[in-house]
Amino acid sequence: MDSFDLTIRNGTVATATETSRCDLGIRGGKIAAMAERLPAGQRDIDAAGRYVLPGGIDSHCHIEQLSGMGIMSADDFYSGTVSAAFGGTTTIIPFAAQHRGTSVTATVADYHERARAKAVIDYGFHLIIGEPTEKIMNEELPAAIKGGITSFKVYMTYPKWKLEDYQLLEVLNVAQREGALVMVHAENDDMIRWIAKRLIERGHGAPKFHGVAHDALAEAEATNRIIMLSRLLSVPVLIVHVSSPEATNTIRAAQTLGARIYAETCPQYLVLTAEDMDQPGVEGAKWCCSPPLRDKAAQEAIWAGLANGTFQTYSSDHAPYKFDETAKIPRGEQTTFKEMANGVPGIEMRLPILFSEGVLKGRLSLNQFVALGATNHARMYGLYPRKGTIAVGSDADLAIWNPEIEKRIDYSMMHDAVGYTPYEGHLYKGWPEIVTSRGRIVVEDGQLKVERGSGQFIQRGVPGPVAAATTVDGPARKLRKLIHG
Ligand code: DUC
Ligand code: ZN
Ligand code: ZN
Repeated sequence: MDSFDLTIRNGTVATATETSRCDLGIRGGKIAAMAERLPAGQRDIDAAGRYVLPGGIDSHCHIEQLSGMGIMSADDFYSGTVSAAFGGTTTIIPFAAQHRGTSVTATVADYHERARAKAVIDYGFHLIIGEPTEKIMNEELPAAIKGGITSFKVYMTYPKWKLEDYQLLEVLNVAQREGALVMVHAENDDMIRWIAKRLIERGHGAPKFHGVAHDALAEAEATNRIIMLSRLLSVPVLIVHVSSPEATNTIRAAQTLGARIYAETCPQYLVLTAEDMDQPGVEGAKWCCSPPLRDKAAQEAIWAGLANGTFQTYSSDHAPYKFDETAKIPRGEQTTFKEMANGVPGIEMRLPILFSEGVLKGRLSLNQFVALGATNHARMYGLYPRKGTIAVGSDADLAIWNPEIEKRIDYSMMHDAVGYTPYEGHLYKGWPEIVTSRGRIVVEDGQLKVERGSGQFIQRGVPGPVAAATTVDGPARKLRKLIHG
């Protein structure tokens, strides 16, 4: 037997379903053998006392992307992927954003160009659909899907991206026809605008009022509406960045009925609250994201949703905007919450937060951690079993975690280009020490070990189901027959 390029021995290996003491043999970038004892390879890592886990997959992050407000994110494909890797993530799926008046085909080509020479880990893209014209829906989207971009995000809010219900139905219908998954930003635009206008008129422009304008009922209403549209056509949707108990309960109820509703949440909703936005001056802009941070009761509801399977994926929603006039505070101290870029960074902190607060504090099992941080993303977004698990034949994308290391967060530890972290001063235990991508050691001894541009675009396949209710609604099935013959 040829020797292995790399062996990882004596570690505790966990997947989404199993945990065992197991050695891994890696050859040609793939996991070639798993056994209780393997001989040392050309390079041998002793993982005693460590967890050997699938590298994380972050299926919601904004990298080198223009926002709906036209603001460029601080991270490019180099800093964004380096930061992801240091946090134990080995695959990202950021967005290629189609803005109104531009073609999907040109957008996709552009994002390929941005990523190719910079990414250090593997990546795919989702499309943001800003304008579902007939040409886009019938020609350009199917072509993008054939090119391995098998999911797209739509917005129910933001003036530049908001789609009407009629348009959402069109998008769902195309997704069904072409075999793609629709991700939805669910907030009621009118409710937010109505509250925000009155707040601004009364001089309440400080960051903390962002949370008031984006009321949890606006999230719940849009969540309920997209669920009804999805059920009408019997097309699954994935509701991204869920933040509130109201939306969580709405999703849970639909799943219980048998609707194919998937949902995602993010680290900021687990460990930050609206109080973080309440800082002197405009400082609180660093904690403004949409949907916004809520309260302690909401945190508990989100944790419960992770534990009970309401959420299938846990992503960063890394939206890296600098705290300066380019993004968060365009008018300095005069900036109101309506003018600041929405989003918080978190691509590096995503998994360490879930490990520390979820696994080590007993809220989640190690297997749930793997499912929520890696495996379910791979299944839902057409990457499985190449990515997201540890199995013979899978890519050797791994993160070796030391559960004993404890770190107090200081921005100087981060590898992004944002300039601040909303988790400054927090204490988290359990960190990835070694990260591999296709058998290459990407991070070791706190150092980056690979060249820029060594990550690869991954052409994704058809999105698959994960453990969630999957029965087709009876009435919807009838409707599909009528409208499609
Ligand atoms: N939506 C996102 O998905 N990310 C950042 C901000 C937002 O509104
Ligand atoms: Zn969003
Ligand atoms: Zn986002």
